[in-house]
Amino acid sequence: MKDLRTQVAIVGAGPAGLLLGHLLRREGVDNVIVERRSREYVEQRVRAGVIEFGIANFLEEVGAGERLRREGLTHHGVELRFDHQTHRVALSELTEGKTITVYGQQELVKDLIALRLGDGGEIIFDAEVSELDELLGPRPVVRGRGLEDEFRIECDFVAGCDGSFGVATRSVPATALQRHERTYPFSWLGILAQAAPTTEELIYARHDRGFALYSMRSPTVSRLYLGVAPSDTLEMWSDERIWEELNVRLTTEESPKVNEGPIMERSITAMRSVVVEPMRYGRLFLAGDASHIVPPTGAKGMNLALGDIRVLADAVVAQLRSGDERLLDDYSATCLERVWRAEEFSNYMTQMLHPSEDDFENGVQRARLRQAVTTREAATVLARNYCDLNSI
Ligand code: RFL
Ligand code: PHB
Repeated sequence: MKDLRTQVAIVGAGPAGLLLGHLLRREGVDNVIVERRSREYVEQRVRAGVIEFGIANFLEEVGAGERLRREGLTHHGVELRFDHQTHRVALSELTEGKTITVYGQQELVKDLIALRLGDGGEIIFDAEVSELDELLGPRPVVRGRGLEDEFRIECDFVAGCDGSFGVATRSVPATALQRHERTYPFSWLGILAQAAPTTEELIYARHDRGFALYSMRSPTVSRLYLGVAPSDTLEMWSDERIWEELNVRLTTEESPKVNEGPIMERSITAMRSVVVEPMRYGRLFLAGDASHIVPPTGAKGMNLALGDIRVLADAVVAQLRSGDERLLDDYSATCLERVWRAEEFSNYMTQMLHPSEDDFENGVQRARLRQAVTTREAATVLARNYCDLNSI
């Protein structure tokens, strides 16, 4: 049995857990990160791609944004396509110069891991946390099993950064948490393809046959998504069918066909909205997907996770430095204000872009889209939420 002591035990080495570890180390707060998967696995896990303006600046300020600035793609607008027409939402013009950065989540994860290991820090990979104890007392305990040994970590605080349905939320008595949830009647089939992007900006398309999204990772790699039925499996989607459907949903009369190439990665993700509140139970603090899920249509999941950590790191440092509990006491309310705004925006984007079986709903969706591209007020709200919701 390995017996460890630290100030903050962090469960999970996703973007949330890794950024928290980095910020605490910068402030001299001792912490241990435990991750159930291997380093290779977390570094290859393909997920989010859009980083908000304020979050990208924050990462740079805290020394974690160097490669993001060098290799990330800066975008000044996005396209909305519906009824066979293309409309551009001029993000920068509508937000006094703000932009988004397209940079793969796994690249940020690699950067944060390299930063920690590069200056002598450690991450315990291949080690699964199975139990959190004494969360209401002064010294919580985290237990689990690594490749060789069981471990026990005694700490001042536990950060539950272990993603959705993880051990952190499961360790809180059901009566102490409220769970708000919505599932949508579609999933996303995502692919990563060795193909030069056909377009410079992201395209969100609503087609009668379903949703499609064109995104990218680099000048040679495209990332594309199709809205599919929740019961669909990868076996039902041959490469040929995927490209054909992307072409139907994304191409308009004026725009070229989608560039095709070998598909390097593919997955199907169900679309859900979840909020668990409060984001605290005694000395356990929940952050990121552990306490909220958004459907990916608004590109908010990772940004929200990093936004939580910005608040949590300051609060933990204040408590450990001077015993000041106020920021910790406010943590949940401060984050939930922003989380619910992101839930609203993600729900708005999702419902507007995925055609329904209900004819009336389809009329409403089209009216919303027309409003978003023809009135400056609606376009401005969309642009502000898309570019920088975490800083509003
Ligand atoms: P993560 O990334 O899930 O990390 C949690 C980590 O905890 C580990 N873990 C444990 N470790 C030890 N013991 C246990 N018992 C453990 N249980 C779990 C896991 O192995 C994992 O390494 O959560 P985090 O850090 O909160 O980060 C959240 C983001 O990953 C997520 O919100 C985004 O990926 C969502 N998302 C998007 N977000 C954006 O901001 N912009 C986007 O463009 C965007 N696109 C997306 C997305 C998510 C997608 N999928 C696949 C769900 C596109 C897709 C398709
Ligand atoms: C991505 O590039 O993976 C991406 C972009 C925008 C989204 C979701 C995912 O809304």
